[in-house]
Amino acid sequence: MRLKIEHVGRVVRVRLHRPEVLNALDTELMTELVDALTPLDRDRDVGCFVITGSERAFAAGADITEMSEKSAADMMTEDFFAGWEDFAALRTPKIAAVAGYALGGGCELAMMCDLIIAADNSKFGQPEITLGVIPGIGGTQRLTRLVGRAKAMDMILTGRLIDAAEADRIGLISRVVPADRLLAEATEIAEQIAGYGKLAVMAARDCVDRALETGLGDGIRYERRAFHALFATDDQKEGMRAFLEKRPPTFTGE
Ligand code: CO8
Repeated sequence: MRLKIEHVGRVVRVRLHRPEVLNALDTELMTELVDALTPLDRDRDVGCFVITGSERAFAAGADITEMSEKSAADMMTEDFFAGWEDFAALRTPKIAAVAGYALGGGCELAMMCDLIIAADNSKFGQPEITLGVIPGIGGTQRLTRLVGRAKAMDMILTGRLIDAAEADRIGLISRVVPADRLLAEATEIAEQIAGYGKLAVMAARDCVDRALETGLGDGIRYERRAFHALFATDDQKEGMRAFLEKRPPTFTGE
């Protein structure tokens, strides 16, 4: 097994576990991850995923050993790494808790998550250019949308690594925390999100991501439809009644 999975209440924590290669992401790991999370994504009792690695590496990229001798025909016919989009498409919120290296596919995996909580020792980069290739799991697209063209070009054309402070400054990550608090802080945030109504949470993250894909008018109409639809849920009634009755809400995911 390349993963360690742990349930903490409504939160599911997934630890990538290939320490001998700094959690290099091979096809087997990708398949295990998608197979494990797909049924949990549909489970009302699961409110948030936390994806983490080791203290030394979140993931040091796609597995170079697996890729190195493949031909272009192999890559095309296998549609190599297309399965990562199944991970990106999971609707339950995903928090990447990153310590150490998040490079290449590791940085791309973090960017597929909804929040990136980074330890103060973390390093992010897209060093594929140093291997004679380019990012291939969405890096040229997601990084550019997240941090803008100037910083994306800098990272992708030079391959330089940036530290947590710079990643925070350019908007790549959500929060920086002390390394020894990483998992605790990420889990607390996950528990907070998992405590809200799952239908509203799924709608919220879907609408935010829609902003990366559509024009403003379409995005606003999309958001309004999602907002209107939430008035069919018990959680909307409960949330608003609880506010008016000055008590904490109890969300059921209905
Ligand atoms: N793949 C396979 N093995 C790796 C990888 C990797 N990405 N990264 C590290 N390892 C292995 C090393 O080979 C080494 O193995 P061994 O002990 O057998 O020699 C072990 O992990 C430990 O690594 P190091 O000895 O290198 O550790 P250091 O602390 O000296 O260095 C670094 C750490 C800086 C992270 C270094 O390992 C490194 O530069 N790694 C590669 C980073 C990289 O280039 N990542 C990008 C990979 S390519 C990618 O992600 C593109 C995706 C495109 C997919 C396209 C699909 C269509």
